[in-house]
Amino acid sequence: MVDRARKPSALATTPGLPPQPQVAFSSDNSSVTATLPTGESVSVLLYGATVVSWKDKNGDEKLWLSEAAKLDGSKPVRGGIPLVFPVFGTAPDHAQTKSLPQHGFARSSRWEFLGKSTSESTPTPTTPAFAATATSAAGAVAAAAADMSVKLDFGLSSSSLSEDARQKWPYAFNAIYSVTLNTDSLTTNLVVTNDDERSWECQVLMHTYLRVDDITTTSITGLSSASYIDKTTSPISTNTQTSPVLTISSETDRVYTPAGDSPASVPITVLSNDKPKFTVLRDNLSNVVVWNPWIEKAKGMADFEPKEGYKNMLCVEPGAVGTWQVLEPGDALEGAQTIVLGGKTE
Ligand code: TA6
Repeated sequence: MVDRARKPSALATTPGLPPQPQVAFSSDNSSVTATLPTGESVSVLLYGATVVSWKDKNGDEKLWLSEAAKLDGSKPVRGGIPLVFPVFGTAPDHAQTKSLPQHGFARSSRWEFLGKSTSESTPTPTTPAFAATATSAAGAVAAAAADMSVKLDFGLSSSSLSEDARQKWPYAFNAIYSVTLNTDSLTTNLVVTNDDERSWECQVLMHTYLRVDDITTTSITGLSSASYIDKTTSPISTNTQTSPVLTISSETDRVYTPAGDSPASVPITVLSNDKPKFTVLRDNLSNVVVWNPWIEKAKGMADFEPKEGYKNMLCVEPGAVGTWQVLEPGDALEGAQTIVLGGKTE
């Protein structure tokens, strides 16, 4: 090769970009998976924008997904994080939503993938983290990679609804659902806007199926003194959570309104053998549904497998379902949950 006389000097070497999160579609384009450089991953089915998997850096699954869950769009997913909008449960006495299927159409509609964004809080040269690890360019790259996060955005609007859903709920709306994966947490954020000339009202909820080691050694804190509706009694009853710790030993289906939930919401912690496993933080979602079908209800659900699976799941579902959220034309409703691994709540 001819050595040119005035070849420019090599650019000063600077630490390369830290390894970037990877985002990939499944081969059939039905789902998208994001993976952090440190190994954590999240998978979202476009059907329902349903999070169907969230794994930590060791590949340990944090969500429960039925082995019989339909992932082909034929019915809402049994497990993961189905989205509930515009109605929680069914509302036969509610004119606007009485014709809708249980939990509304969000979890059974095909959402559009809108894109991804990544962020990192690169440790500055003065921070101990940087100093401790950035003893080399590789160290600086590793330090930055350790702080990475990736956000996946999904969209649904009235124009992308099925004809059937549109006929049953003829209001103009737009919904943006963001799923953000951090090294130690997962955040799901929903924004719905009223694009109609009429006001309409809705309920929203994130129907999270957490994976637990053993429901009989699992407990929940953060609900002390909260009022709750118990849907397992007949008639449905309103009660107050007197014990600071909730344990599950039978079918449990409760809509809690945690006490003292303003301005910040009370963290809900799920413990395994008294060791914090998940902390659920809520933003603008004033209710928490706690559900475990237990033996008989698990047997009664064809897509709930294995039938013993009730021992390894607990639904902790942040939502705004106690009352109807009224959206005037142009109004927006935003709500989010952050599930932190372990007991950290910062
Ligand atoms: O969130 C609890 C609940 O409303 C239960 O009453 C039970 O119906 C559960 O949701 C599952 O509902 P699904 O429509 O997914 O079978």
